[in-house]
Amino acid sequence: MGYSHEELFSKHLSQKDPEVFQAIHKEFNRQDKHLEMIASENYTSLAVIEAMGSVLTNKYAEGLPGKRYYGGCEYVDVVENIARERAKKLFAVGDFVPHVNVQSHSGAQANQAVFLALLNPGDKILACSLSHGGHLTHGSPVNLSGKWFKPVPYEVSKETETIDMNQVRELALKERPKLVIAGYSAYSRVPDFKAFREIADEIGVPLMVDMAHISGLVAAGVHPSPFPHAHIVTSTTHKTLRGPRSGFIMCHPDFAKKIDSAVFPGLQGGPLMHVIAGKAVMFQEALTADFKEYAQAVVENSKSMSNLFKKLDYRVVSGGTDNHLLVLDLTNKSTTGKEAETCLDAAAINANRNTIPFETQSPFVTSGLRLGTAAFTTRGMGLPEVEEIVGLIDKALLGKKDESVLSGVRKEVAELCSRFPIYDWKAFS
Ligand code: DSN
Repeated sequence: MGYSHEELFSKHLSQKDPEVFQAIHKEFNRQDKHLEMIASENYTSLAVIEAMGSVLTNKYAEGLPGKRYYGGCEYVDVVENIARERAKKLFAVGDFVPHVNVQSHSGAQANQAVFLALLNPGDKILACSLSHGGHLTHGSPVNLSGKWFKPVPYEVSKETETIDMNQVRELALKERPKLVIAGYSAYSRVPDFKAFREIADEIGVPLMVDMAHISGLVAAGVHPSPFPHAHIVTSTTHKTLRGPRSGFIMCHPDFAKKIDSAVFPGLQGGPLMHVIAGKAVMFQEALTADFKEYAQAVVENSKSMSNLFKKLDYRVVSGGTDNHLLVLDLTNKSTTGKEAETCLDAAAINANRNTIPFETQSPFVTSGLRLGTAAFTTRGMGLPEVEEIVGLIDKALLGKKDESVLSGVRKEVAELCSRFPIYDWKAFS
């Protein structure tokens, strides 16, 4: 007989703090029974979860391996060195091996560390507008990046809905930003990293790529690498990379010192060594043939999902996808992103509303819906299930005001999820 979630995780917590335990257990059940289509989410392995739940959380280790400001760091040094070496192996391109810093607590803090290393307050940064697929931390006025620096936003072209490289170059030459950023949270096409580097070189500034969404695809070789074009690459570790919730930074060796000292002591104090252990485990998993197969399936599922939606007369922004996500424009379906998100939620399908390029609705309402394949592909769902999922989403959106339709879809989702449990508890028996 296999263990259950309760048996594995309840020994101490359920006795000492039943309130917190119950909430965690309910969240596990929610994850198990819902179809996760938020493009930035995934299910990490139990090995990663074990590493994160370890005694490494007790240890202060400010500094870098071999150069710490605390005693007793001999074993956490081993862990951090393993993480750095595995990341180097994973993201080396030909002879180019990046310098790696695995201490950023998150993608947002990885980006802040780069800004701290390279910019002064008031400097201009050239990055994609949030409503065209960019990210909050690349100069949005509500974020530190937009308050302390001057954003110069570029957009996608109206015709193709892909990044307008002519506009990127024109803005670079006119505005002379101190940093060029290629990085996206709702962009389904492959950015032209080489062209970005040429533009950065033309104005003599560094190119930063934030590959948070696509890093697992890059690791598996199913998406072009930003290296060696980018001077600096930031990423989260929990999206397509399928690791713990965290971040890391890689760079050309000549930026190493600046980046390392921006992370610590510039921005952070003690690194989260238990999370760095989780990152080490994840990097090892990402080096395997199984992970390559997984990443290939993520993209196949995404392309198939896009084609099936188009057959049902949905407009897919940019006409399709090359990665793990797509954005639907719901304008011709007489619904909004907000309404779609709410009705899918009622049907146990989790996705998020998203602005589309040249959006006419408010960012709170939006015309778009962002859908991702990374999480359900981890459960083992493939092309037949994608067909089922597209049918269920269409049914829910068409019946959005009919409780009986939504509860019917919810039942079908529960049945689908029960065929693909998140964790194989039997592996622990
Ligand atoms: N908020 C994340 C996303 O959903 O894309 C990115 O940080």
